[in-house]
Amino acid sequence: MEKTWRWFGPDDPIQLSDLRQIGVEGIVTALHHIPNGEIWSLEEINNRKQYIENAGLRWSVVESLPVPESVRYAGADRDRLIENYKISLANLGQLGIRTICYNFMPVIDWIRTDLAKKQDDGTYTLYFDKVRFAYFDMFILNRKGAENDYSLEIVEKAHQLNKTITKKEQDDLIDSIIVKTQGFINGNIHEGDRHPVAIFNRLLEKYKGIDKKQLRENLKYFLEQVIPVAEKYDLNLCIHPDDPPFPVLGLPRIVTNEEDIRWILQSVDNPRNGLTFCAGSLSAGIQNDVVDLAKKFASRTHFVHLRSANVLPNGDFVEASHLGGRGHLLQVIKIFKDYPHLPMRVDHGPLMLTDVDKNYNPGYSFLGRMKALAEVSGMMAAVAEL
Ligand code: DNO
Repeated sequence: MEKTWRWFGPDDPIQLSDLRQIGVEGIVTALHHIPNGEIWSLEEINNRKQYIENAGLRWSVVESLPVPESVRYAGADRDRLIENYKISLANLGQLGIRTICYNFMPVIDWIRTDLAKKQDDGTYTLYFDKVRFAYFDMFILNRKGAENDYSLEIVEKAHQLNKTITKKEQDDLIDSIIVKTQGFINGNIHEGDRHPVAIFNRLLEKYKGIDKKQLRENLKYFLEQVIPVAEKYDLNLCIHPDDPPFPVLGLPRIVTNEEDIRWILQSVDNPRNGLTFCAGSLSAGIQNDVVDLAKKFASRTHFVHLRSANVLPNGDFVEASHLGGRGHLLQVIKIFKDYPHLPMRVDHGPLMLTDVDKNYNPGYSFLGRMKALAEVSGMMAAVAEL
């Protein structure tokens, strides 16, 4: 696998020159300044490509070329937006950037309730607390029928929490779930939006009546149009699993387990239609055996995210060390070792040592990810000897 690193562009506090020093070979990035749905021009792509190459690196993967919301819910302008997407793909292909990651999660990309949960060793990690999430759904969004989506025990605990939660804790929860985790990834909500909950509720409305089957159809409709472009320009498209891999906020999710992945790959059965094998997202679903999934889908995997999670008995999940947890990364690396050009990045790392006051994007610390990359590099070197 090729060792890549997610970098957020020239404003990223981590410089490309730092990355050369720690063994990074390729860059994963996006044109984050271009609003969702607009065309990535040849000029914009080329400028960024040159910037990366001037630092002695290569632009290996686009993460992400965002699929506009209305393509997911099949809004009136979806055909125009898909046309734009196709032009962006063709432009990327013409400039030789061949691996394109995207996701198909309605309204909200990845979700955590706590972005800095202190661990016993003094580091901080990302955490998903089921009760706090239910509280957010039931008492902050006030979503109709939300109570029916959680167990009685969780609902009861959310009611208890409602009696004690402070205004600051409520604001932090909104900030974690829909502002900070979404803001830096071309999400629907941006830092500084004054009414994030109202924006969010308006988006949820768009999915009234869209169930899993319909969302799958909308993905298929999209794939049928973009995969021929991928073929023409020698591109590999790779869908990212849902994080977490279960339905949330009454929204369907369609990349959560083996059956979902198989459905997607068969819906347009073309090698260009592939998977981002995110061991971290998949490991947060108790239904998933990550190593088994890697074995089954390695040949259609175009991009690998190495990360691991632990699911706790109460249903919470916590991001684990790259050497532990349900991701079993050593075994996953063993499976992917036969794909020398497959781009891989270490996904999220803990906040540790001087990371803490640097204001990095959640999950994208420097020292934490550097440690993870060293661990992964060690595992890769050991596995290569087997
Ligand atoms: C978060 C990421 C996701 C991912 C997108 C891919 O850290 O794993 O935001 O980049 O879902 O489209």
